[in-house]
Formats: sequence, C-alpha cells, structure tokens
Amino acid sequence: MYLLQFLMALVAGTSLGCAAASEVIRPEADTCTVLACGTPGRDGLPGRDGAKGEKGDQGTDTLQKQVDALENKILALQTQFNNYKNAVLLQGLKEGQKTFISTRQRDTYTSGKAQCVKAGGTLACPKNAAENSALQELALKDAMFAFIDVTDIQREGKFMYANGEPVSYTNWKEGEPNNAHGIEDCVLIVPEFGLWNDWNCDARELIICEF
Ligand SMILES: [Ca+2]
Ligand SMILES: [Ca+2]
Repeated sequence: MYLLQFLMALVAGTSLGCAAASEVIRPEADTCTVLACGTPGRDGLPGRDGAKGEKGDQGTDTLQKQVDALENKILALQTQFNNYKNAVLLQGLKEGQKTFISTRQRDTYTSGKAQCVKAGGTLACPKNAAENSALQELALKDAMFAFIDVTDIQREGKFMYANGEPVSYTNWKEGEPNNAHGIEDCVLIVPEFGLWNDWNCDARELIICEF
C-alpha cells in the first residue's frame, strides 16, 4: 500500500517535472515568427467605394472655349484692321521704308504737324529725290502746295529738319529761298515740278504725313 502511494507520488512528481520543463521552453515558442511557422494569408477583398467628392471647378473645356472665342475676336479685328490699312494706303504712297499719307486737307504748318503726330506719324520730310517725287505725286493729285518739315525758324537762312539737323537734301526752285517780305520760314513743295519754295508758316497748305 505504501509502495503504491510512493509510486503514484513519483509519477505525479515526474509530471510536475515535465510541466516545469515545458514552462521553461514556452518563451522560445512565443518568439517563433509567422514565416517560420506558416505561409502568409491571402490579400483581403477590395474595400467599398468612398463617399462622393465635392463638385470641382468648370474645368479646361470652358477655358478652352473662352480662348477660342478670344482668338476669333482677334482674327476678326486683325482682318478689320488690315482692310482699314489697305484703304488708307490707297490714299498714300510707299517709298522705301516710309509711307506718305495725304490728309487731302489744307492747314497751317504748326497745326498740320500736330495732326500728323496725333496720327502716330510726322509731317512729311523728303530726304532724297525718290521721297520728293512721292510727295510731288500726292500734291499733284489735289493740285495743292504741300508743306514739308523743313524750316529756318531757329535761324534765318539756315534750313533744318525738325530734329535740328541741317538739311542734307534740297530741291529749291530757282530764286528760292528768298524769305519774301521777311516772313517765310517754312517750306513747301510746288506740285508741278516738285521744287521747293520757302513760305509763310501761317498759310494753309496741303498736309502730308509720313509713317
Ligand atoms: Ca526765312
Ligand atoms: Ca519764297
């Protein structure tokens, strides 16, 4: 009987010993990684669609339409401008880099000069024979004397351009300049031969502008 109890106690002691041993190795079991212990699981299913976002701006379509409309407007204006330019050029003459446009109106030297500047040009001023011929042609059209931007206002007898430089080309009529009656400080082109005559600045003569 005592032997049986001893043996049972011994068996129980061994079990306790095993239990103690398994408790000692448990931490090792806890450090085991997923990779080492099994294959990874599959990816999950895609999630649901998110909530509808806020309304955005009108986008590039509207902007493109606005750009197209502006381009069409510019094209229309350009065509209109070219037509106008061609119509004006029909009244004028192109010589070298210059375009001479006749106002076909008489005015004083000072007022006519201002009129040309207001239009974005200057009073016509021939610097060579070809330019002089162009002005003569325009003057002939209306059979008028035409002022040119050459004067001796600054110093009597010394004819200069508007910028103060002395004239480098002249086409004086015989006997001119004569400063008749002491009041001729401006210059005009006589249409018949394109010759120059000094003249009263306050007279009203044809105004031709150059651009
Ligand atoms: Ca004079
Ligand atoms: Ca004269």
